[in-house]
Amino acid sequence: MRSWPSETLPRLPDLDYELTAFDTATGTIKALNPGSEARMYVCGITPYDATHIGHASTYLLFDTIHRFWRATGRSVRYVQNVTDVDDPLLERAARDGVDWQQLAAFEIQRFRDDMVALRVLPPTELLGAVETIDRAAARVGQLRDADATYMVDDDVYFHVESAARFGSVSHLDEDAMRRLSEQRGGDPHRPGKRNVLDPLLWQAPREGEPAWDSEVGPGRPGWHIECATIALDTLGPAIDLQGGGRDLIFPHHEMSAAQAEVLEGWPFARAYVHAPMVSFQGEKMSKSLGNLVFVSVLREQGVDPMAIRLALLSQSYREDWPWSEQLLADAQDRLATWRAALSQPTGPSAVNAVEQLAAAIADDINTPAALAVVDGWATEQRLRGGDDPGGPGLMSRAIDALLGVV
Ligand code: 5CA
Ligand code: ZN
Repeated sequence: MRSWPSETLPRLPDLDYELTAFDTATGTIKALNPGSEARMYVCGITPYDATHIGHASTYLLFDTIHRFWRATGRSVRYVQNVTDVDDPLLERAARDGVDWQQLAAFEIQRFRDDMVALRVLPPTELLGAVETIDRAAARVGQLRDADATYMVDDDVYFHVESAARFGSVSHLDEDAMRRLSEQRGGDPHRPGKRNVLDPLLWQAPREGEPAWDSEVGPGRPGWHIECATIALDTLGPAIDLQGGGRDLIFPHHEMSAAQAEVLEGWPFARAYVHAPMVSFQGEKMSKSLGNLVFVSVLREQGVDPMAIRLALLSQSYREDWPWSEQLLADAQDRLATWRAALSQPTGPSAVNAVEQLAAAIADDINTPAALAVVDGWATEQRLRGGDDPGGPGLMSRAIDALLGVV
């Protein structure tokens, strides 16, 4: 499906930094070290409601990585999926008496508009589950040929024990896996399964639900094989980065990695980077709880998307954090201060500040520290000014290229 429009990134002086980030699978901060073309897969939306601040925060984390790689001279092949057929989408469409495809199309467009407003660079490819059904079926067939599947009634399951490294992404114990599987779309209690954790690979047609003919019979793909298929088919094995929110570590990323291991070998990804969960009113912001702050609603209220962007970047990705009105108010003040400092004809030199800005991002994507560097430059401008005619321009280009703020 269509991605969204790209924009030209301003050129910066050469920046010689290697991006490090916390890798869930090894539990360490490590250099991501992609080649000259970085390959990144990030789990996309399930389009049954508008983009909330939590989603936006997740996509901004990967946008920061994307921008950093581009600014340090790499090209980035970035693929994102859209789960445009799945239980929650079908349930919402049924609840509201609307056509599920129309609901998905509407929400996907709203998502694109939000991403453009937030200046999130587009993925090279945005691929929906529906348009990749045949490819997913082919992958299910390939898993079946590898003896990694079995049937329960007419449904095809993936047997987790067929992947030698199953567990290596999340490192959870059996109990925790069982609990999370139950909460997040699994069916540990279904009779006939060989391992309670085994996920659905291909679901036979159900009354009133969409189904497609395929080489593995009629039905539709399960959630994990959707992402494993899209990532492997577009980016190949051993991608540089698999991303998504922390809520996807188990079962989603564990299962996708296990299926990919059987399909194309280990590792599926060289690093797993997970975004924190944004909470609101004391709980994780989630469509099922309804405690949502929508990007589109803030925009309609006239909030500058760049202030939303700064509010999200002001938080460390290493800890879950709560959204608040105060964060947005602080971001609006910061934006005004930056813009005032940048609009002067001369200012302090920005050469060192830009190096420090890049160093902060390279250091485990420390965006709060990166913002503090710009704050420092802006304070210097306000208190003492400066006579470098290139200062404000260089700072603007760096903020634009690395932080996506204009
Ligand atoms: N379509 C699947 C991924 S294949 C999915 O999880 N869709 S989603 O719409 O529920 O979430 C989209 C992205 O936002 C995912 O990466 C998810 O991990 C992330 N996300 C969901 N809720 C939050 C939250 N409260 N805070 C931060 N990120 C979140
Ligand atoms: Zn996914």
